[in-house]
Amino acid sequence: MTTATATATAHANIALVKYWGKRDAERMLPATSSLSLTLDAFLTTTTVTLAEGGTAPGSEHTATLDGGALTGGQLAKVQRFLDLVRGLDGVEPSLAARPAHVTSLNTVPTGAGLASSASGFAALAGAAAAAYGLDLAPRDLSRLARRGSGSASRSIFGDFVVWHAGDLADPERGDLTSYAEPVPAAADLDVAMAVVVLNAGPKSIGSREAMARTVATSPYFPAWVEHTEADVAEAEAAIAAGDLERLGDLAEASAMRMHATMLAARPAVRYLAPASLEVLDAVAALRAAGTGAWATMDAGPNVKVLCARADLETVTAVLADGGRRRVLPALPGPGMVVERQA
Ligand code: 2P0
Repeated sequence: MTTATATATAHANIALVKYWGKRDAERMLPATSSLSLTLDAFLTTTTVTLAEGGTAPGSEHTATLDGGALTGGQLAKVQRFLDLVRGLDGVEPSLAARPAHVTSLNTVPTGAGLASSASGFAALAGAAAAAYGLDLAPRDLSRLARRGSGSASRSIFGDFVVWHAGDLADPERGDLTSYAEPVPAAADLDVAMAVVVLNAGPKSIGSREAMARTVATSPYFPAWVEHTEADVAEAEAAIAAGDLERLGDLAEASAMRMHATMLAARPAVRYLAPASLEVLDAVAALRAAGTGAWATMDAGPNVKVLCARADLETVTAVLADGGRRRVLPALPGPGMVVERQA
């Protein structure tokens, strides 16, 4: 039997116009489009090897993350995804019969709380598709990664990326048309991001459940959906024009609106910690003093600060506040790379 092994490397991304809420949880279709920046600093490398003798009864997919075996819900999520891949059109029955072994390594600074399902499911999609013998175009890899985790659809590509909500009327067409692709940027748009790592204990609620609660109970959610398409279009225009100030202003507004939407859920979803608010104040103070810096936050207390590459050192130093905070500088990162082993 032939070995079927492939390795993929994908980088994390941070949304500048946020994804928050699904319209179809089964197909992983988002309520809105979103737009992100892929970062060089945080990445996942994943190898998928198909087992020999896969038709043996009881043989199933296994996975390790950073050397430890995955179990429970995490393993089940990976197994479901691998079953989706081997069930795709074009996978030869002899390969589809073989379960996969997944080895995944996250290169994230220890304890940073930034391990990302975006880079994780992007790398898994790339490695699994290649191991099962598929040769998918980037757009189809993005659609596949989306099924693992919405934000993973964006980590297939480098730099600025837009993930289209896709056809809203018909779920089948939605599945075909909800993918990510690169956003053309002005040559002189030279951005960077300072990631402020705050320790605020374990997450109170995972983003998947938090999104579902927001969609179901927040009276602000329809307004969030209504405004976000326009925000994506404006972000694309700002990126094309090389207008960092407009992009930063929009990114901070999108993040604050997303958190406002979830704060209005019942019970409220609150990721903003006291330490996060302090950083938001420090970012506002940087701006008031003439340095372009704009904050964004995701499903946790950490604050990511968009700035010009030329200001990254200053922004990092000011936010670190004499070593009181941990700040990781990051630059735009590349798209996914897949290597198939013979
Ligand atoms: C984003 N986040 O656009 C938003 C902003 C967090 C806040 O995508 O349920 O892990 O797997 O699709 O992608 C995090 O949620 O959620 C996320 P699923 P995902 O980056």
